[in-house]
Amino acid sequence: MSSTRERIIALLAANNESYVSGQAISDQLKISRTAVWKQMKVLKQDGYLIEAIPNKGYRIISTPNKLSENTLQWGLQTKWLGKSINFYDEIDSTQTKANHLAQQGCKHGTVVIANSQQAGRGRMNRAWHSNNEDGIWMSMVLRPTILPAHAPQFTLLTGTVLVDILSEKTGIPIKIKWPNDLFVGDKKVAGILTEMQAEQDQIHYLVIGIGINVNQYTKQLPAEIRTKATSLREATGNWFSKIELIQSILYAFETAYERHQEIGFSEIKRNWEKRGYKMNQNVTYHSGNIQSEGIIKGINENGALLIESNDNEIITLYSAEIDW
Ligand code: BTX
Repeated sequence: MSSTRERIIALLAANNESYVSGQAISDQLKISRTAVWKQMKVLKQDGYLIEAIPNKGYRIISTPNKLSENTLQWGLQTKWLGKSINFYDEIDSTQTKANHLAQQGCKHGTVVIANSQQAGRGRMNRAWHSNNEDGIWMSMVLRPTILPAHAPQFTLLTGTVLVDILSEKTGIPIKIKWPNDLFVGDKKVAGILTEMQAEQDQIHYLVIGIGINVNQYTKQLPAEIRTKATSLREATGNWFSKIELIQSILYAFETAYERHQEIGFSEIKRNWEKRGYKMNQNVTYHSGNIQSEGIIKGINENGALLIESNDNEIITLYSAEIDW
């Protein structure tokens, strides 16, 4: 059963060419006129633009771009992912918060989203620049029943979901640079950070963090990453609704996650290999002190990168450095 708020929005949205009187809302939803008036006030605070004309009624002019738990929930089509959203205007890191919530036993599918992060982080505690409101900074808590060794499959799954959604919304080609970055051309537009708490044969929880540069311009980024990074806006010239993107990502992620639970990794592997950056191209890689060359062939079910060496041997790389 949807909330009064959702039913009011649905009613106004269905009649956005005309006006709906306060009395009609009150009758249909079986609430008092004062309750209608109070709900309108809250909707306006959340950034809905609502026109109110005496003797005519209310009309919705635009839905908000402002992120809030409410605006993110409304229109979200998922069954379990993001049914609990912890939204912060400002936070140190959604990843840190999601880890705390997971340790306290929060539900599978809990999502933490912030407008801006003061201490966003990438892998190996590298800084992730996100102290602005122009990007998507979010973390999801998941409790999958798979072996810890297979956890990297979720980084790869997330990569394929993001590439599909972002390519569809922007119309530009985007690739996944193994293991966790999204690239437009040779520039990073998004990153994925997967963390977990596990025992030998059981995952307690996974936290998947997603950072996407959406509406910023690269000149707003720190000098050290300006030439290596891009945003959806920089790459296309268009502004994007963060709410719409987040909702699409959560829905697509939930669908892909369920499919993975059902049929396993093979489909993700195939999808990933179609979207992999420099697939079937020659790269130089360093394993320990040894530098070699080979051709990127794909990934395996532990999330490792497969490279064909010069003497046609398939090498499995887990963390070797690659000269991209
Ligand atoms: P990574 O370790 O692969 O990439 C980090 C590197 O990316 C940095 O060292 C820097 O060179 C570059 N970089 C930093 N900020 C940006 C940026 N905004 N755009 C492009 N390049 C950048 C990638 O780690 C994983 C990032 C995950 C971020 C999410 S945001 C929500 C969640 N919370 C949190 O603290 N982290 C995750």
